[in-house]
Amino acid sequence: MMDLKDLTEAIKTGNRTQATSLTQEALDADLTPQSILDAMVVGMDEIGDKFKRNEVFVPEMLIAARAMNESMAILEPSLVKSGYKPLATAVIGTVQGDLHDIGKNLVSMMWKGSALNVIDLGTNVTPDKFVAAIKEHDAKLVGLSALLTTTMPSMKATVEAIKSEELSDVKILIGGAPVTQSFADQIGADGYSPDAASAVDSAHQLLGIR
Ligand code: B1M
Repeated sequence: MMDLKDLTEAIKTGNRTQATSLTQEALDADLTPQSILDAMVVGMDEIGDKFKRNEVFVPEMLIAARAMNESMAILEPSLVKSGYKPLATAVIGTVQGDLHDIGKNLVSMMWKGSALNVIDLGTNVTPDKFVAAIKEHDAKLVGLSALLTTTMPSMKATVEAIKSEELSDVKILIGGAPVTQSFADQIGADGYSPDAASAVDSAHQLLGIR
């Protein structure tokens, strides 16, 4: 019987050739899509923990996330057929006026790797667009990213727009280099994460899962 530990390791080390072929091999061996996904998620958890301990850095996280995403593309049809439902839907974007997306993409990929359905709105996203996407996708979590001090007010405006629509069951998580926990408290966001790995923990905590 195939050992899924090799798949976990391939995801963790960002070896996408091996990760995708092991995913296919596991499907061909009739392993359940859920068990294959679980093995991948462990790989992402492990690289995330290393990142938090400063044992690896952004490039290692990016290649692991890329291996995860490519393997997910192979697994997804079988997962859907098996009746798998993501833990929740999250909307993410970089706020209006801000074009930086590397950190946001990392959070988006890590969220996908932790069994969330992620709707990525891209950069320069207006408050109205966030609100519309939350409603359209019935999202339970929204992630706002900002890299410029000058776009922090857009984050505040987005939080206000979401709150004014009384979308009370959606949690708001913010992050980005100039952002802090005290800014999150000030604008009424539900959480702040300093990096992509913690953004996974925060998301799960806010959603009350895991
Ligand atoms: Co710009 N830029 N930039 N830039 N840029 C910074 C941010 C800056 C600090 C550079 C500097 O002056 N030292 C500075 C901001 C100063 C400030 O506001 N205090 C700056 C500036 C001024 C500008 C322009 C205004 C420059 C100009 O045109 N005069 C301009 C603005 C354009 C705009 O947005 N409207 C601009 C443009 C650009 C590029 C387009 C050239 C490019 C962006 C390319 C892209 O993103 N596709 C760029 C880049 C690359 C940078 C730097 C060099 C790197 C940013 C980055 O990607 N870091 C940056 C300087 C620096 O940081 N050394 C700089 C890596 C990334 C992984 O980290 O995004 O912080 P980061 O994400 C982290 C965490 O913050 C967190 O997780 C990630 C890691 O795990 N995180 C979240 C992020 N989002 C999160 C969301 C969460 C949770 C965690 O929950 C939802």
